[in-house]
Amino acid sequence: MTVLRLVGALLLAVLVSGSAPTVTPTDEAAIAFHFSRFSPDRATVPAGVPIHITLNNDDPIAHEWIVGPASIHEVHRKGTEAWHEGRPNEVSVPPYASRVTTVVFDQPGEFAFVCHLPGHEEYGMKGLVTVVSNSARVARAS
Ligand SMILES: [Cu+2]
Repeated sequence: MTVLRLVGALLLAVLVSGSAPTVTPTDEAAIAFHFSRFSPDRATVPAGVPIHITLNNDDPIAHEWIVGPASIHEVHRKGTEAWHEGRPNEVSVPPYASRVTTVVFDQPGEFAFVCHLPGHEEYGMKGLVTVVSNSARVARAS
């Protein structure tokens, strides 16, 4: 009986979600660094809540994960700080290592994440976080 009800609920969820490809915002994300690319290179998260992000570097070289508005990326394209630590939105990850960071995105919007080591952004080591309003998230969940 419970199983049937669960299946019914799942079917309903599928029907309600329809064919429109909506991405459910999540406060947990895992991003792999693999062959100097981010995987996945897209994430949708709610504004105003802590987002726990696990960064797994599968490569034999170090990478960095820097997220924020265009101004942050401009600074890092010309930056001289070789290693980033202590700021949740700027994380260096050694080869074959993982780091966990917690970021709060205050406002909805789109924020690029980029590895600014020389040549990596040009190679394609970049992605995009879409931050949606927290009320939209609550409305969707109900
Ligand atoms: Cu890199």
